[in-house]
Amino acid sequence: MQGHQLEVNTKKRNVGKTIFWSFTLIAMVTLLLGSCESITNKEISNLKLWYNQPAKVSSVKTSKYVKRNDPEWLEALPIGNGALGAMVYGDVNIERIQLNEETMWSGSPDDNDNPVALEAQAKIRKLLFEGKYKEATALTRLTQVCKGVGTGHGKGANAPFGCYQTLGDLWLDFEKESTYQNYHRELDMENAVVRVSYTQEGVNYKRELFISHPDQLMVVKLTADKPGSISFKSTLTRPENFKTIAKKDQLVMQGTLSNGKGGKGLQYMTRLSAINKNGTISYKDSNLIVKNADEVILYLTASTNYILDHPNYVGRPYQSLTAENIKLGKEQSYDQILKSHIKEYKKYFNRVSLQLTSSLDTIPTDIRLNLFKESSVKSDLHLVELLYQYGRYLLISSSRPGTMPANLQGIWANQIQTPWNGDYHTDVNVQMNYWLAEVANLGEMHLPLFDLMESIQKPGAKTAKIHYNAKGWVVHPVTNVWGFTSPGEKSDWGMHVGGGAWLTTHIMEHYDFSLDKEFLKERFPILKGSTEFYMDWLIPDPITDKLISGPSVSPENKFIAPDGSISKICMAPAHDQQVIWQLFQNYIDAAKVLGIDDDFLIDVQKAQSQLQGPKIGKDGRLLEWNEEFEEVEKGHRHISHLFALHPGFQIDIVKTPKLALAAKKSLDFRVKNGGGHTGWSSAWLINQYARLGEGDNAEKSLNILLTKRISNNLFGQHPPFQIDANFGATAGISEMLLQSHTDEIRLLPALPSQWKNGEVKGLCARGGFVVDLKWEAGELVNAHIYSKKGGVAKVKYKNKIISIDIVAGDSVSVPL
Ligand code: FUC
Repeated sequence: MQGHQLEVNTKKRNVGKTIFWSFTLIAMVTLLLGSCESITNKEISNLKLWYNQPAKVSSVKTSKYVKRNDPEWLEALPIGNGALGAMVYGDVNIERIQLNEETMWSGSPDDNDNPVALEAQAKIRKLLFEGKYKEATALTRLTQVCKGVGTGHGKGANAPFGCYQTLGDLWLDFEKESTYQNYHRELDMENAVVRVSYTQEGVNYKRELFISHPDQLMVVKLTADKPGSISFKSTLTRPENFKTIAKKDQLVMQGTLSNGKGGKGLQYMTRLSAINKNGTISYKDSNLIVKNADEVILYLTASTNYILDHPNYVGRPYQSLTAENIKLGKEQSYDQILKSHIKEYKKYFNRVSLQLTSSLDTIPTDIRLNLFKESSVKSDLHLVELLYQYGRYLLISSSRPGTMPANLQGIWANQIQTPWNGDYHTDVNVQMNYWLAEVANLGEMHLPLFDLMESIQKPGAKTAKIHYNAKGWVVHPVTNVWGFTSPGEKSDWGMHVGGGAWLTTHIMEHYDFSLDKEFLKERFPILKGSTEFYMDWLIPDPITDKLISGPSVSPENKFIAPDGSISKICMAPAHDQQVIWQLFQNYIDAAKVLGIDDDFLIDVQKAQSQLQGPKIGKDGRLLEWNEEFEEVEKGHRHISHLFALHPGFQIDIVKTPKLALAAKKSLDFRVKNGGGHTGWSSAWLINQYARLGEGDNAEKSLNILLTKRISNNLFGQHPPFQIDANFGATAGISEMLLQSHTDEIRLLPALPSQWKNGEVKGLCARGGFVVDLKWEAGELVNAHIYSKKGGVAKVKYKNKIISIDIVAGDSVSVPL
């Protein structure tokens, strides 16, 4: 048990009310009779990804324009502080440290709103109501897309949309070719440090690397156990747009990215400096040269002139900032910087512990993963622990208060043309990145998402006006760092209009977990603006008079239309209905918290009650479209019509059992037909099955993810690498252990039968609660709830419900 939660619990363990559940005795007997191995206290240093060989620097060159990862990059290990990132190869003779800075975006602000869109909308709706899908689709394709090339079909590096790009590489060439022994490489998740060690020519070498948030530096320490053994030549490169020169005691790489319009875009700078013990260091041309040192410390920092501020987006003093980071870093000892890095990192990481097995980790991570992939009995509880904590590690390392949100690859990208531009997809991906934030006790890491929303309000308001003549703001399925809010360049995927509603659900989620009223007050206008948009966009169905949306799509699925055409464009897809219901509910809840009681609130309440709502088809499945259309791809990766089950809460197994059953049927059907085949898709299934209370199916989806969509460095694979699968998996595992999306806090709601014994500490529940759970032989034996702000926790375990009033700052042992 660790962190704040531990301290509070140990102090206040006995404060709880003595209310006993009738099944206590039965549980005790089961526990005593249970023959299962019980959990003992395992060393937390078990939380490492480790390998007996390096990621090889020389094997494959990074491809510039291919939507495929360099395989060796998927062996390298990620470190980061939210802004600065690196992938460490750990190769012996040449070390490659691939670098990232979160604002390395090509492109520039652009006007993409299409003035012909609005006029055609009424006509498209009419065609759809008349069943003329073919004509409606053709007209939508012509008129409802953005102006210009949009995302460049996901390859927008040289378009105004731009692309998130690599910062380049730091190379350390040891100019050796001899063999080596005793190789070990590890990512220590407990301390956010990568270590490499090996023996070469009779010398034991060590490298230690980390990226500090307090000091905004990557620090690399190289040591050897024989004096004068460290010699290397170092340089900084980038596939394009760079110049590296030695300037006094620094190596400086700088350049200007393309603005996507044939001109100059963002400017960046990377600075590298070193301190040596004995031997010599010189800075010459584009190299830093170390000769015969006992020890070397490298300090690297980088920045761009980007700021998330519409409409100009520039102004950060990146040259002086980077100069200052190096100066302050070099004034401190290595141990000082490391100590403050670890202290600051642990503050977040140690809040949650998960233990499913007591066995020590004696198998390298790649071998462990491959054994799991090949075995027919899918069970490796330590692998689950690793994947779980890796999601938390990656979020702390890629999203910090004041940084950009984690993009499709977090902050780790090694190409100039990153797949899908490494952007922010709002039709599931960027939201999935943050599903874990609250429940896995990393609420602060959620904050960058709200800054992004804030920044797209203005461009989104322009898009809302031009495309829909609507108030408020809108965003379609993709956005970038330049305020792109228009539909995509192809209406088939680009006419997802629910992005804003889905994004803003995170505002109430952050509030529900934190009960931070100031936050809600500050961000309420974003929620209101989104609500205003959908209030204007909805129209009455000419037959039923219910409120429906359209033209739009159910991301990105196709159906066979009544006129025989294959279409995506329709009116009232279930997804729109569900995200809008959720948004309106969030708006109503937020208004209540803030004491807002006006005519607009009444209008929203009325509109919510007039929504079409979920529909069930003849075969009992929840419908994806407003009519019972046959889907073209029955195992489609998106399960957008089940949004209401997860991450939404309109559908719940207890509150709306009929709809939950229909959702289950839809989910089972999708899975039976090959659904969940991308990383993020199988991660979503974990969450969905968890909400259905089906632990074994949730575990099955997790096993599919581990078997098919995880690379040796445990990066999630679409493929290519997409970080949403990592974040979605951690969220899903959390949902298996704790849920709070209704007024109940459900303990172990979807525990798989194979997870017999375990302990989780520090998970968060809505209402400002923090929960510790221990189970044995599949039965809960211990539960503690800490309350941040005071309040009643309605706790549910199996069929028993108990309400406990907890004083702010107290921790209560739940009487079982
Ligand atoms: C959505 C998904 C794709 C991919 C892309 C980045 O559009 O449909 O599978 O994940 O985002």
